[in-house]
Amino acid sequence: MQKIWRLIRFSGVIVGVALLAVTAAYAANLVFEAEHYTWIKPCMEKVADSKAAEGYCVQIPLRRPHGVEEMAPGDDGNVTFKIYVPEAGCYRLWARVHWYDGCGNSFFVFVDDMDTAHAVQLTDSTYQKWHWVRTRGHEYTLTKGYHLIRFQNREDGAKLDQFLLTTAPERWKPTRAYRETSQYLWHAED
Ligand SMILES: [Ca+2]
Repeated sequence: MQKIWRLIRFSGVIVGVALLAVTAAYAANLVFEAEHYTWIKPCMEKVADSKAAEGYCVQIPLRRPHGVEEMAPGDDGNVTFKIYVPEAGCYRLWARVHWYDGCGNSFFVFVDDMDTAHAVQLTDSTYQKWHWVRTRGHEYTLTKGYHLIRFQNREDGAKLDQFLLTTAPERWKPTRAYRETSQYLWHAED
């Protein structure tokens, strides 16, 4: 009988620790739908997409002819998000994107008052499917409070569905679309 109680107690501790770990990782994930931007500037535009979370995304529309080599962006079209970070920390940024091809596979990412010279390229080489990509090699030390995140035109044919900020361990990778944490989006009445 004593053995059984010991086993039950031990199992309880394991479950408790696992729950704490999951809660801690989840609590630090701030998830936003791209189409719920605070401000938008053309040529960035909101469009319907049946495979995007909540049925919408934003995109830099394809130029015709689409570049067969790297071309300078036609404008500084962008979406900017004013978000509330509830806990100071070192965050990694992941974005759920859809790239057209090797000449349509990036955005510039700006955080707060970062100037153009310091903008980070969000890019990888997975084309024609929704997937997650991170600003590799970049972490953002954010204070508790409001911050600005901007995704800006770098190439045509780039789409953004969601993005998230996380303090989860480096090995953690997003695997699907997530429920938006809309309580951390700035609203005009705030
Ligand atoms: Ca979306």
